[in-house]
Amino acid sequence: MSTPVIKPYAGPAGGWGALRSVARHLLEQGVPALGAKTLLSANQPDGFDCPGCAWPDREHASTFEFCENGAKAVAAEATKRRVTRELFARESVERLAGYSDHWLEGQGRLTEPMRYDAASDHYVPVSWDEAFACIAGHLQALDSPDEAMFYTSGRASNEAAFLYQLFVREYGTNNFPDCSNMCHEPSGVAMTAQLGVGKGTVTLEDFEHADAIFIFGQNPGTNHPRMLGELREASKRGAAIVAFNPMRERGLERFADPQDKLEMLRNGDTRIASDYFQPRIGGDLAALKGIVKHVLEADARALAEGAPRVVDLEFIAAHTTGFEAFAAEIAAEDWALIEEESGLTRAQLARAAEVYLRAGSVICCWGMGITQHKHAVATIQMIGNLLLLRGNIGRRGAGACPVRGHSNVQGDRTMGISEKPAAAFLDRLGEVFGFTPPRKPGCDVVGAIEAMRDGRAKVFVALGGNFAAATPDTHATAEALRGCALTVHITTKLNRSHLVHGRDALILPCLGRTEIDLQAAGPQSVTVEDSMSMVHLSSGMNAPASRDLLSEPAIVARMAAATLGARSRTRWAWLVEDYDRIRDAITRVFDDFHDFNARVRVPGGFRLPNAARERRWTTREGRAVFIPHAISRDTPVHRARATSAEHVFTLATTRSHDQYNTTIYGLDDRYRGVRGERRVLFIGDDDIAMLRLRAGDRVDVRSLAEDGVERVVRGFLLVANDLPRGCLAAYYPETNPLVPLSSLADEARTPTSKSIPVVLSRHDATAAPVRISRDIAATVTG
Ligand SMILES: Nc1nc2c(c(=O)[nH]1)N[C@H]1C(S)=C(S)[C@@H](COP(=O)(O)OP(=O)(O)OC[C@H]3O[C@@H](n4cnc5c(=O)[nH]c(N)nc54)[C@H](O)[C@@H]3O)O[C@H]1N2
Ligand SMILES: Nc1nc2c(c(=O)[nH]1)N[C@H]1C(S)=C(S)[C@@H](COP(=O)(O)OP(=O)(O)OC[C@H]3O[C@@H](n4cnc5c(=O)[nH]c(N)nc54)[C@H](O)[C@@H]3O)O[C@H]1N2
Ligand SMILES: [Mo]
Repeated sequence: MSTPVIKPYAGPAGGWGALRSVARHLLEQGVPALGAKTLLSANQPDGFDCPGCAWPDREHASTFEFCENGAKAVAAEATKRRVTRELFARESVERLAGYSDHWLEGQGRLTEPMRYDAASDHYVPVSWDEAFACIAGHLQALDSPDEAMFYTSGRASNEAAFLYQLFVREYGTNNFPDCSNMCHEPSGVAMTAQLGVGKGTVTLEDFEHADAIFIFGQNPGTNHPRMLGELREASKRGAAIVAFNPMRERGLERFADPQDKLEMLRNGDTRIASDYFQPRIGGDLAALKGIVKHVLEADARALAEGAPRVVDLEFIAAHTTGFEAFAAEIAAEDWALIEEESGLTRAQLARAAEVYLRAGSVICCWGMGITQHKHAVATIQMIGNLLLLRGNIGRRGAGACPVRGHSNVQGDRTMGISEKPAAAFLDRLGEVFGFTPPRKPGCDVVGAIEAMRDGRAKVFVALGGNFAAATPDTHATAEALRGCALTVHITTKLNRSHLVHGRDALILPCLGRTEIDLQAAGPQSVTVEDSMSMVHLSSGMNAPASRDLLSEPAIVARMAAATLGARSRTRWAWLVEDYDRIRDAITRVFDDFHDFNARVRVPGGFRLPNAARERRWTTREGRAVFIPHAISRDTPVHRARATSAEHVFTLATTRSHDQYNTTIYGLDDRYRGVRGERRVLFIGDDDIAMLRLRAGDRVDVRSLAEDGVERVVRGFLLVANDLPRGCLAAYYPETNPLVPLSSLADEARTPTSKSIPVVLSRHDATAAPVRISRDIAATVTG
C-alpha cells in the first residue's frame, strides 16, 4: 500500500490535469489506440450514449465534447482486461471477497455466465439455458411472486427496462426497488405534488438565457463535468451563478475547458460561481426559507412604497394556489432559527435573495446534497416555492433542474420501473399484452432489504448495479442478501454484490453500451432519456468483450420466456430479434412515445412533453402549489445532539473524483487534494483542534442511530477542509455501514446518507472489528 498524499490542489477544474488523468486511465485499461475512436463516438448521433451521467448533450449531435469522467466511464467498459473462468477456478468466493472493490473492478469485463457452487465455494461456468432454467425453477417455486425482488440500476436502456417491467408484472409483482430510491426519488415526489411533473422543466437552451443559476448540493466538476461547459458559457456572458455547498468544490469555483486551446495554453480558467455559500449540512431548507423571506419582505416594502411588486402577481394569480398561507408561514418564521439551522447569516441570505431578485430568469439545479436528507422533499418544494414566486417555471431561461445521476435512470422510470405504478399505466399494459397486472404496490430499496432480512423475500434479481455496496447499512443488507435462496446479477463487471450471494447464485454477463449488439435482424440500437427528457438512440461500435455475452433485452426476454412459459402471450424471442418491435410495443403503451421508431431516428432524437414546462399543471389542485414547510428540529441529527454526551457531527457521504458510485476507478480525489487513499474524513480546522487531534491522525467513526445497533467504521484519516463547524464528509461506499436502514427521507424513503449523526474517537487499532463478515470486510475496512 502506498502512503496517502494530502496536498491542497491549486488549479482549476478540468485543464491539463483532466487530460493527463484520461490518458492514464486509457493506458491502465489497455485502450490507448481504440480509446480515441471509442471516445469520439460518445454522445454522437450515430454513436453510443455515454455511460457516465445523465447530463444532456447539445442536440446529441455537436462536435466531440471532452469529459474526463465520461472518458473514465467509457474506458472502464471498453477495457481490454477480462475475467475468465480461470480467475474463478483460482479464487474461491471467500478469497475474492478479501480483495478491495477497486481490485474487483480492475479485473475487467466478465465473459461468461457463472453459477455458485457451494461445495467448492467457487463460481463455475454454466450454460445460458441452465442459468435461465435455474431462475425459472426458483421463481416458480415461490409461494407468491411478491417473494421476489427485481432491482434496476439506471444504466439499463429503455428497451431492457420496458421488457423487464413487463416480465416482472406478468410474473405477478410490483417489487421494483431501483437506484432512484437512493437518489432523486424525493425530486419526483416533491415536484409531482407541487408542479404535476416529477422531472426537470428546463432544456439546455434555457441555460443560454438564464440570468442566474442556483446550484444546491451538487458537484458538477466531478459528477456532471459537461455541465461545467454550460456554466462556463453562462459565466462568460455575465449570468450570476450561486452555489450552495458546505464544501468548496473546485468545479464550482473555476474551470479550464480542455477544448479551449487558448485557455489551455495560457493556463487560464473561467470563474464559475459568482457567489459561494457554505451552509451547514442539511441547512438548505432553512437557507431557502431565508431567501424566500427576504424576497417577500422586499415585496412588502415595494407595496408600502407604491413601487412595482417584486413577486409576479399575475403568474401567482393565474397559475398557483396556496400563496397567502405560504407567505404567512414565511412571515412568521424566525430569523434566528433560519440563521442557526442554515449556518448562514441573514446578510448572506439577503445577498442570495438580491441575486435572485435582480435576475429576470432563474434556473435552480440540485443534486444529492439536497435529496439524501430527512427533509429532502420539503427542501425541494422550497426550491419550487422560490421559483414560483417570480414565475420562474415554464418560460425561457427559467425552471427546475434536478440533475439526475445514472445515464438512463430517468428513462427507466418512464418505462415503468416503479414500485408504485399508476393505475392507468397498468390498465394499458394489461390491455396491450393481454394479462392482469398486479395492483399491490411493491417494495422500494429499503423495503426490499427488510423483506429479504425478514425472510419475506427469497429471490433477488438485479438488472445492473451493485446492491450490496450501494445500499445503506451494509451489514444489514449483506445479511438480507445472504438469506436469499437465489441471487442473480446481470452485469458487466465483477463487484461486491456477486460475493454477497444467496444459497444459489448467478452472474450473467451482458453487453455494454459501447458494444455492437447483433440480433436476428442485424445490429441493434437502444434508446435512453437524459436528465432533460430528450430521448435518443445509442449504438455500440466495439466488438463485444466476449462471444458469450448476451444483451440486456435478450437476457430479460429469455428469463421471461423460461419463467412464464405458456402462461405468457408475449412473444419474447420475437421482440428481441428486432428492437424496433420493442419500441413499437412501447408506442402502444405510452402516448408520449407515438411514432417512436421514426422520431428516435431523427438525429438528436425527440423531447418528451413536460406539462409544467408548458404551464399546464397536472397536480391534484390543477395549479402549481405553494407548499409551506416548517424547519424541523426533530431530525436524527438534532435528536442525537440532544441526547448524546459526546460531540455529535453531521456526516455527508459523497463521491470522490475517481469513482462512479461503487465503481472505484482509482484512489485519488484530485480537486480535494487527496492521493492514494479513500478512507479519509474531511473536517474543519477548528473541529480538529476542538477534538485535540491533528490532520493526518486516524479516527474511528460511530453513527448514533436510534435503533440501538452499533455502527462503526475504523481508521479514517483526518483531512483538513474548510467545511462549516460540526460538518464532516467522507466517501461512499466505505461509509455505508454507518447509514441506518431506518433513517429515511419523509415521504420519499430515500436513505439519509448526507446527514448521519456521528461521533469520532482516536483510532483504536487494537479494537476488534465490529460485526464484519468475510464477504463485505474488504469494502468496510479497505
Ligand atoms: N464521475 C461520476 N459521475 C457521476 C457519479 C459518480 O459517482 N461519478 N454518480 C452519478 C449519480 S448516480 C448521481 S446521483 C450523481 C451524483 O452527483 P452529485 O449530486 O454531485 O452527488 P454527490 O457527489 O454525492 O454530492 C453532491 C454534493 O453535495 C454536497 N453536500 C453534501 N451535503 C450537503 C447539504 O446538506 N447541502 C448542500 N447544499 N450540499 C451538500 C457535497 O459537498 C457534494 O459537493 O452523479 C452521477 N455522475
Ligand atoms: N452512502 C451513500 N450511498 C449511496 C449514495 C450516496 O451518495 N451515499 N448514492 C446513491 C445513488 S445516487 C445511487 S444512484 C446508487 C447507485 O447504485 P447502483 O446503481 O446499484 O450502483 P453502481 O455503482 O452504479 O453499479 C455499478 C455496477 O453496475 C454494473 N454495470 C455497469 N454497467 C452496466 C451495464 O451496462 N449493464 C449492466 N447490467 N450492469 C452494468 C457493473 O457491474 C458495476 O459494478 O447508490 C446510492 N448509494
Ligand atoms: Mo444516483
